[in-house]
Amino acid sequence: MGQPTISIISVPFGYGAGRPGSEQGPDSILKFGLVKKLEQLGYDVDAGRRIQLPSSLTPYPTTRMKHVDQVMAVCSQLAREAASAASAGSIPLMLGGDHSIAMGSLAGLSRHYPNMGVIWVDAHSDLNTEITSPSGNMHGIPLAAALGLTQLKLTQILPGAVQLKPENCVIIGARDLDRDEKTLIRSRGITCFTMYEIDRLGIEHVVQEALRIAGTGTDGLHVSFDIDSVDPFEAPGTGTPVRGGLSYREAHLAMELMSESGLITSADMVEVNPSLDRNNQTSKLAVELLGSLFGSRIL
Ligand code: B3U
Ligand code: MN
Ligand code: MN
Repeated sequence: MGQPTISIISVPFGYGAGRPGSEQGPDSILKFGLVKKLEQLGYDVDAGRRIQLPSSLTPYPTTRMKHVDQVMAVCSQLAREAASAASAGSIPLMLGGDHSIAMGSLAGLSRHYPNMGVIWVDAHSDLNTEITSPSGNMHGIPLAAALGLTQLKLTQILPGAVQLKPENCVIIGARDLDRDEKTLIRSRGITCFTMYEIDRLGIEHVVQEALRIAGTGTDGLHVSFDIDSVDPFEAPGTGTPVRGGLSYREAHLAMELMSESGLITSADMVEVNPSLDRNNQTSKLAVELLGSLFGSRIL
């Protein structure tokens, strides 16, 4: 059997973030050669799927969270695309967009992989709720939503979607956590390898542990990669940069180890914001990192 197909789903949507620009992420990542890179690695690539914001929206009753209707509409469409790509046997690869789109990815994928594991690579934990969010920005809640901790449920995005189990989720790279997020991580027993653990244990150990925890007893393994996990020195083109992130080499090694595990069944690449970038460095990095995740090797 040859390599599977990778279905790239472009999600040019940035209303979940506090500032505009991440909606340009997918086109920029594609422009810097993602399809060619994946094809060179031997994959069939289907890059024709693109989510659009519908013109008429059902208003969702909420709170102080911003642009909930738009987020829900985009996530519902994305969930259908991701579910259809997964059931066709291909690897769904979602290009954001801000991180709120991961609710669509996870809702869709969970129909195909009802006992899915998730590795959440991010400077943040995205574990706020409608109550605890300090900003009202929807990109701060997707992991909490996927765990069933928000008022917004994955089943409102896609009927039949299945919540994640906290024991199947691992966060890597965290360094900017809100108080209530810290409480949730502790109380729900979510594994969180912050930069402290990465410094002490090394990225190799951390990623192997993450693969063991999220990859054991699960039926699929999704990587949700927020480019702000990488240090802003390497990835300046993102809306909420936080100092002290993954080095270029740590980020690549993480992707290589996940690739070598053979366990990865889908991925998101989110929060690339070309309007904040320097010489397209961040878009190019996203392409390179996805190359490593899908099998590119130095030798
Ligand atoms: N935790 C903060 C900040 C934040 C979360 N995700 C990003 N920023 N990118 C919040 O707004 O929820
Ligand atoms: Mn995020
Ligand atoms: Mn982040």
